[in-house]
Amino acid sequence: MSGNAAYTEMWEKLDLDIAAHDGLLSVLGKFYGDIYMSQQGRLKGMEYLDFVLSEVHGLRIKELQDAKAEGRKIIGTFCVFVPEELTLAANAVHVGLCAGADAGTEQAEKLVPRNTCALIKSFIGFKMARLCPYTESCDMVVGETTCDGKKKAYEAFAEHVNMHVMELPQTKTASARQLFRDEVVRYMTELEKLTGVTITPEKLAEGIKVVNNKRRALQRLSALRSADPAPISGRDALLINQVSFYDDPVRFTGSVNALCDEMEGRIAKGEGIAPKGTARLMLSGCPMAVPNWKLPYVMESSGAVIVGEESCIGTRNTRDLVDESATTMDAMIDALVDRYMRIDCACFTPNVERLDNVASMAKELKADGVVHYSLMFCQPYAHEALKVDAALREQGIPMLSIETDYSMEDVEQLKTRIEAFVEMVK
Ligand code: BJ8
Repeated sequence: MSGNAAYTEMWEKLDLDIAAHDGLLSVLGKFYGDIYMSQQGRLKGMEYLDFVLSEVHGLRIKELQDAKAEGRKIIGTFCVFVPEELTLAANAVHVGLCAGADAGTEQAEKLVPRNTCALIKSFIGFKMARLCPYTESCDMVVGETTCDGKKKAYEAFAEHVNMHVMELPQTKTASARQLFRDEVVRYMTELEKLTGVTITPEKLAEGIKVVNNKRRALQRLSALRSADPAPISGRDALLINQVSFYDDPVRFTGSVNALCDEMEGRIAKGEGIAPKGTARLMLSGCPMAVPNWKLPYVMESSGAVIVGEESCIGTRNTRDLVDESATTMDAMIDALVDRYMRIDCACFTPNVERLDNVASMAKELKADGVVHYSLMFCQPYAHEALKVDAALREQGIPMLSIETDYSMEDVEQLKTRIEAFVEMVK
C-alpha cells in the first residue's frame, strides 16, 4: 500500500485522518504480504491485481479525483442490486463501498447497536474515523432496503453523506418486480439530476455492454476453476472479484481475460496452484469485502483449495447478464430489471432458487464440500445456512457452517474446525 507526499496531500484534501490512515495502510500492507505474497506458483497475471491493491488508496483515488475534475460524478454503493449499467450511462463512476476490516468500531457503535454485522459497522466506522478515501470521494451514496441492519444503518449514515436509498422488494412476485422497476427509474432520474447527463438508449446500451463484458470475463474465470488441479487459488480469485468493485471496468475486463488465457495454458499443461487431488472446497454465503481474507486464508492453509464463491463478491454478482437485444429505453429497463430480479439474496422470501444454485455450482466446480459463511448477527444468511445444509445433504455434498466476524481472535478455532472438515471430505 503506497504512501507518498502527493498522495498525502490528496488524502488531506479529502479530510482523512492522516495518522490513522497511515496506520491502516501499514497494517493492510503487512496483512496482504502474509496472505498473498507468500503463495507459491501464482499466475503472472496476478501482478496486475497486486498493483491495483497496492494503489487502492493511491492511484485509483487519484483517478477518481481526475474524473471529478472533468465533471464526472462518483457513486458509492453497498449492494449488487444497484445497477452499474445506469451509473455508467450517466458518465459517472461506480464504486463499491462495502468494507471488510474492523476500523472505527467505537465510533460506529455510537450510530448502530453492537450486535450489528461487521460489514455494516465497518462502512460506518470507516466514515466516522475518516479512513476511506472512496467514501470521501463520493458525490452520492446509494443504499437499499435489503436487510434490517443495513436499512436502519442508512438512516444514521444519511446524516453524514448525500444518500439515495432504493426501495428493494422482499419477494419475487409481479408487484415486487414492478416496485423494483419503479425504483430503477427513480435511480435513473436521480442520476440524471446529479450528473446533468440525459441517459439515452445509446448510452445505456453502452453501459450494459461494458458491465456484461466484465461479468463475462468473471464467468470465464469461474468456469476455469472446475479444472483439477485448480489453476488459481481461492484467495486470488476472491481478490479479483473484490477489485471488480473498484477498478475501471474496461481495463479490469482486459486484465481478467488475459489472466484467463494464462489459466487455460496452465490447465492444458495439467498444472495448478495446488496438487491434483487437493480437497476442493466452495464458499457460500455473505459477501467478503476487501480486505476480508481471513477465512479463505485459513481454508487454504488447512490443506484445501477454494474453487468458487457463491456470494455477492462472487457468482451472485456475475451469474446473470442483461439481454442486449433491446433498443428502446423501456425495453432496456425491462431487461435490466429481469436480470437484477434473478439475484438470489437471502433477504428475499422465499429464496429457493439459491438452494438450486449452490448445489449446481458445487457440482460444476467438482467441490468436495461447501463452507457456508455467515457474518455474526446476519439473520438472513444464518437462516439460510440451515436450508443450504439440507439441500446439499440431499445431493451428498457435505457442508460446514461458519459464523465469524472480522476479528482475528477465532483463527485457531476456525483452523481446527476446517482441518477436521478437510479430513472428512477427503
Ligand atoms: S444482494 S447479500 S450485497 S444485501 S452480512 S449487511 S445481509 S446483516 S450484504 Fe448483501 Fe445486497 Fe444481499 Fe448481496 Fe445485512 Fe447480512 Fe450484514 Fe449483509
